[in-house]
Amino acid sequence: MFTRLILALALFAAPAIALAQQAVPGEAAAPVADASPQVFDVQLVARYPHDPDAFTQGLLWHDGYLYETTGRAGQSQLRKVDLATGEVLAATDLPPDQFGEGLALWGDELIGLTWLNGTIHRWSLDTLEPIRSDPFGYEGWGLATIGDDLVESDGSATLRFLDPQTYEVRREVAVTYEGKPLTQINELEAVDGLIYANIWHTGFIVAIDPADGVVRRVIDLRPLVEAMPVGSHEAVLNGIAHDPQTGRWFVTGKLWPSLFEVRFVPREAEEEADSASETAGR
Ligand SMILES: [Ca+2]
Repeated sequence: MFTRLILALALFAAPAIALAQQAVPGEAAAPVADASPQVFDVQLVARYPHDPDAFTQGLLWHDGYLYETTGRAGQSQLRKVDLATGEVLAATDLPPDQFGEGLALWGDELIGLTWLNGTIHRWSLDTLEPIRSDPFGYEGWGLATIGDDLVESDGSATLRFLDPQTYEVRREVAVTYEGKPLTQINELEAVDGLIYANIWHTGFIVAIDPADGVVRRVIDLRPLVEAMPVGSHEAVLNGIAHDPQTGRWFVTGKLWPSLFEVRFVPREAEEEADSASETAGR
């Protein structure tokens, strides 16, 4: 709730967020001068079917297919999905007591988290057959590959960078939004040196600088959220995939009947275009 509040405030009521920052006694002034993220809006490119029973936790694109992990005990799966039809082409069940979470690609293997089960799984990209499962000492939310690391979120403001073979923590970074810790970091996607992340129970994706944890971009996807039927309080925006070959972005949500191909458009550019056309009209 706090996250949703500060994002909404920051986007639409700058004086209010400034007041909120002053209201924390004894805390050093936040370095807001150059910390304000760039705001993007979402532009719809295409809409595809998505299994409305998929409690989407991890999403990635590789070589013509979507790969998706779903959550909820007894329903958690790794899936290979056809974009155009949303059809599940292949699936592997997680153990029935486990709650599936984020998904990453490493070479020809897929790696998947579990929420509170203390287990991390590896499967074959080709067959989705299990390769191995190992203990994992953290709550599992989001997972992505960045360079030679995996990056992992656990719902806190900390991102962990892991060795993709041993899962040893190589380093951690504290994520901040305008100088304040940003929690509820969920599904991840690393693109062009930034870590894009769903913020749980919000209509926003943020782009985090892996060097210092600072949020550089905020993307407002609330128009997509509003277009989805409200069937469950947990049917939230979650799932980001990027196709590096074509630059396409795909987003969806838990229990959403649609998956969207989208573009991210800087808000300032739109506003400038709007004001230019207004001026021209006068
Ligand atoms: Ca992803």
